[in-house]
Amino acid sequence: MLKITDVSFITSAANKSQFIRADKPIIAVCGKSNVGKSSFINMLANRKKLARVSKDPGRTRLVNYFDFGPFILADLPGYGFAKVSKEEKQRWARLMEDFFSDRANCFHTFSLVDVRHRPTADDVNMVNFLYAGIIPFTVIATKADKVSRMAAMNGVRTIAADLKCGTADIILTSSQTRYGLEKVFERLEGILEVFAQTGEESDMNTSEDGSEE
Ligand SMILES: Nc1nc2c(ncn2[C@@H]2O[C@H](COP(=O)(O)OP(=O)(O)O)[C@@H](O)[C@H]2O)c(=O)[nH]1
Ligand SMILES: [Mg+2]
Repeated sequence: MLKITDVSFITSAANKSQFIRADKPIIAVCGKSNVGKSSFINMLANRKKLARVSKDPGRTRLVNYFDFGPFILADLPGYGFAKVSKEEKQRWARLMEDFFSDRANCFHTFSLVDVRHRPTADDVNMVNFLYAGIIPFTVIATKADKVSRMAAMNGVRTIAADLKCGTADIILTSSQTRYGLEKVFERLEGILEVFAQTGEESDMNTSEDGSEE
């Protein structure tokens, strides 16, 4: 079982030139403002205040990187905040496009959606960035503690249909009760395995053949 012991903040990036590179997988966490991104990251880290949990959503405009040991989490700026200007929205879209267009920025993405609500047009847009960049993703349905088990199951089915993924690609969670945490860790282990295999392949391909360019 994956063990996370010491998590630390690395840095923030405001634009493409500040995105980091690493020899371990970078896993992005995205979702609309207030969906529970910071709470989810704190749950994974088993810390209360690593990522700021906000009652004033829509203020984070940066990609915040956290070192989790075997992997790096990138907390992406939230979206869907009504009071944001058109320019600000465009800046966000550009940042997402830049981020998801290069797999070196992001090996896998956790896309968070509130289990109580149908995905918004912004959520669908977000997932379309992932499809366009061919970035594998897992949907994290948040706030399971706020609904009945039946409502949660129905929510998961609706989310799968709207985001055009399978229900098996969705993990139901609650940062409040830590429900679903084991499944998230299992998924993380799978992602780390794939990353290790991909690394081996590219090692084989970069043999020193001394050939001219
Ligand atoms: N009941 C419940 N509340 C949650 C859960 N996750 C987040 N919240 C609350 O939702 C609000 C927004 O959470 P936050 O993590 O700041 O969302 P972010 O804007 O996506 O980073 C906060 O008031 C959290 O306490 C959850 O799983 N269950
Ligand atoms: Mg947050």
